[in-house]
Amino acid sequence: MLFLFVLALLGLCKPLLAKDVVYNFNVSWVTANPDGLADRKVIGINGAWPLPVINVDKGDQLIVHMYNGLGDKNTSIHFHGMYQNGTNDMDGPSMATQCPIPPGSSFTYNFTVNQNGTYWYHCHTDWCYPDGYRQALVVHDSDAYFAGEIEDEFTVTMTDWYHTLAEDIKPEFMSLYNPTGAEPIPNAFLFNDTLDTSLAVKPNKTYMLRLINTGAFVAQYFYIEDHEFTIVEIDGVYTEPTTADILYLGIAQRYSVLVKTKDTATKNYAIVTMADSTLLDTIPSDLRLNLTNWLEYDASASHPEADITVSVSSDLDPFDDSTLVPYDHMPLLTDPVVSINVAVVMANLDNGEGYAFLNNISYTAPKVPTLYTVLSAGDLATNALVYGEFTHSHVLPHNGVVEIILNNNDTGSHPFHLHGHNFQVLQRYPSYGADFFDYASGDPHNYNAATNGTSGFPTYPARRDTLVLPPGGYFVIRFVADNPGVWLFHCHIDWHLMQGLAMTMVEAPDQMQQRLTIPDDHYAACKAAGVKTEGNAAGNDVDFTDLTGQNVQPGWLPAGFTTRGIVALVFSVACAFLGMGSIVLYGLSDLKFVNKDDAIATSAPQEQYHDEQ
Ligand SMILES: *[C@@H]1O[C@H](CO)[C@@H](O)[C@H](O)[C@H]1NC(C)=O
Ligand SMILES: *[C@@H]1O[C@H](CO)[C@@H](O)[C@H](O)[C@H]1NC(C)=O
Ligand SMILES: *[C@@H]1O[C@H](CO)[C@@H](O)[C@H](O)[C@H]1NC(C)=O
Ligand SMILES: *[C@@H]1O[C@H](CO)[C@@H](O)[C@H](O)[C@H]1NC(C)=O
Ligand SMILES: *[C@@H]1O[C@H](CO)[C@@H](O)[C@H](O)[C@H]1NC(C)=O
Ligand SMILES: *[C@@H]1O[C@H](CO)[C@@H](O)[C@H](O)[C@H]1NC(C)=O
Ligand SMILES: *[C@@H]1O[C@H](CO)[C@@H](O)[C@H](O)[C@H]1NC(C)=O
Ligand SMILES: *[C@@H]1O[C@H](CO)[C@@H](O)[C@H](O)[C@H]1NC(C)=O
Ligand SMILES: *[C@@H]1O[C@H](CO)[C@@H](O)[C@H](O)[C@H]1NC(C)=O
Ligand SMILES: *[C@@H]1O[C@H](CO)[C@@H](O)[C@H](O)[C@H]1NC(C)=O
Ligand SMILES: *[C@@H]1O[C@H](CO)[C@@H](O)[C@H](O)[C@H]1NC(C)=O
Ligand SMILES: [Cu+2]
Repeated sequence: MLFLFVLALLGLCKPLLAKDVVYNFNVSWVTANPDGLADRKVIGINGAWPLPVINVDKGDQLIVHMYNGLGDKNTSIHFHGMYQNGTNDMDGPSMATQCPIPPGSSFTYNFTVNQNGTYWYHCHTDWCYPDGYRQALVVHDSDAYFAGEIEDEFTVTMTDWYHTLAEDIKPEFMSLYNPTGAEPIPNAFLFNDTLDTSLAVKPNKTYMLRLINTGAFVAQYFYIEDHEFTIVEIDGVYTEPTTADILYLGIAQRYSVLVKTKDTATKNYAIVTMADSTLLDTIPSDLRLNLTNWLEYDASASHPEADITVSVSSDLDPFDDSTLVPYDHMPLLTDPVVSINVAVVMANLDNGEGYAFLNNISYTAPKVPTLYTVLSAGDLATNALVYGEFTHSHVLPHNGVVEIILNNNDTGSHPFHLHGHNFQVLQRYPSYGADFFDYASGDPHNYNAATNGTSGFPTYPARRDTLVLPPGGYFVIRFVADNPGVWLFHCHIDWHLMQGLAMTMVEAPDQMQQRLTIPDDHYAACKAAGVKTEGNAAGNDVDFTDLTGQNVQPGWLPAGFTTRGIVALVFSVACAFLGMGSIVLYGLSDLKFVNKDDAIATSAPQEQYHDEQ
């Protein structure tokens, strides 16, 4: 009896057991060679890379003291998938919720983790996470419905890998000589930031694998030879246990799966990760697209290479995540008060470079972080105008149901991420499977509320924080604006974010003004970086409606100009310069990028689009 009473007390007191989990991150350059092909400079923490996995329990206070010891680079940390409920200032994206943290500055992230599951953290300033600044963040939950079944768990990241610093790739990618915007081809792929790994298992047990795509560009297929598994979590949302044998992980997506091991320990089985090669414009002959690692039953037995039967990755038929049912059975959100209808467009601006747009806007950072504009704009904070045209801001009413219809007028797929929330997946078209690439060429297929909205949405829609938008297709998502904050909605392919594939949700600005206080060290970072902390997007703190001087995207090309035209122009310019040594070599060597036959975009979107509130 007394024993039961103590147990009950322990149960009641549980929230009090929540603890502070403190990390000190001294961020500096180190050298690493995870693929065995090339040494390169990577961003390390406390002198080491791979970076430390952050482990917390549900309810903990996570405190990360970061010192930027890079010397030559600004930085910040985004804790991907953390709702930051009441702590929007801890979300991390530079110029959205904070200033870039310059070399020599310190900055403390401090927030409560009131959620469960598999997450990751990564740099969110300019384009710094492909240089190694990303790692898993795991929220352990001993109350998870599947916790009792698990013998042990493994956290495994998968990623694309470049031998060149992102800042050195940028001038070649964002270039007149790359008018089609062909993305940089990775030099390698990694499994948990290395190769040839074995996960040691015992027979007759159940293991949990937490899988995270921490890459910058390329989605990955995942399967284990001769093993099925059970999906129990996507992006921090527990799902009804669902059997699958192959997954597709877009950039930033997470899956937890339970694997029941065989009852005899006689051989080892290949764990296969395969890059989605449809995303690559060219496939160098020495690029290894598939990797074999092992579910290791017997360390002394052979570790066989995977026996891969398909000839192209697009022949694989991954599990359709939009069919998963959340374990909590949260019902379909109805009657959205805001419906945002935008299309992904890739096009060139008048500098000849390829940009990415939602409708006609390519995200361009403001002069004052959007959160600080919220806090300094008074009553005008509810007027999207003050955030500037090129942050593509939408002001959302507190607790309203918000719908986003995202059409894809591009021929590539895009993993879209919403900060501060997960969202319900009402519809995605085409779905994973044989039809997925149906609109990878030709005209896109936009959502039509009249014909598509009537065909039943799920009763308990899948929820996650990152969803892959199919080539030429669309998706429809909903969430409740119950988390006051400035939240980016963006493509998680870092090259596309560089091209401006983002927009801003300014959720309940009046609530933010009442509740948020920015810590001194956040303002100190701004001072050190030379960034204003008051004013509209143009830095005007006198007249918030005057956006004169705001940062703008480059100008539109004259009507009728096409990417094909720019390619022709580049060829003729390159020819005109023949004989001029290095300039010509530079231009010609980069022309290999232009063979993007599947994606000849037109110039400025000429048609009417609708961006409704
Ligand atoms: C960070 O690490 C560097 C060397 O990697 C060291 O010189 C520096 O003193 C450290 N700074 C802090 C604040 O720990
Ligand atoms: C850091 O950010 C500030 C403000 O945007 C900028 O002026 C500065 O050049 C950046 N520093 C580096 C090293 O990129
Ligand atoms: C973290 O935030 C909590 C809650 O606001 C506060 O009590 C605590 O002092 C903070 N800790 C640090 C190290 O900033
Ligand atoms: C976390 O898991 C517990 C059960 O372990 C569940 O009751 C709770 O709703 C979950 N929290 C979230 C935010 O999903
Ligand atoms: C993956 O790498 C992290 C960081 O190095 C490590 O903590 C973890 O144990 C590794 N996972 C496996 C399954 O080896
Ligand atoms: C696994 O369990 C089965 C019964 O469930 C048993 O027959 C078998 O011996 C076990 N195998 C091992 C290697 O323990
Ligand atoms: C898997 O990788 C090996 C080694 O690079 C290669 O020979 C093979 O063609 C690849 N298979 C597929 C289906 O990509
Ligand atoms: C996207 O494509 C559809 C169908 O071609 C077109 O009607 C619409 O205007 C396009 N949207 C944008 C923003 O270009
Ligand atoms: C985008 O379209 C809107 C509506 O037609 C227009 O007011 C705005 O000037 C356009 N923005 C750009 C950057 O072309
Ligand atoms: C959406 O409607 C179009 C017809 O306008 C139809 O071809 C398509 O299959 C519908 N998509 C879904 C998912 O119902
Ligand atoms: C944020 O917290 C409030 C309660 O303070 C809650 O109603 C809301 O659902 C939470 N939102 C998220 C996204 O966690
Ligand atoms: Cu993208």
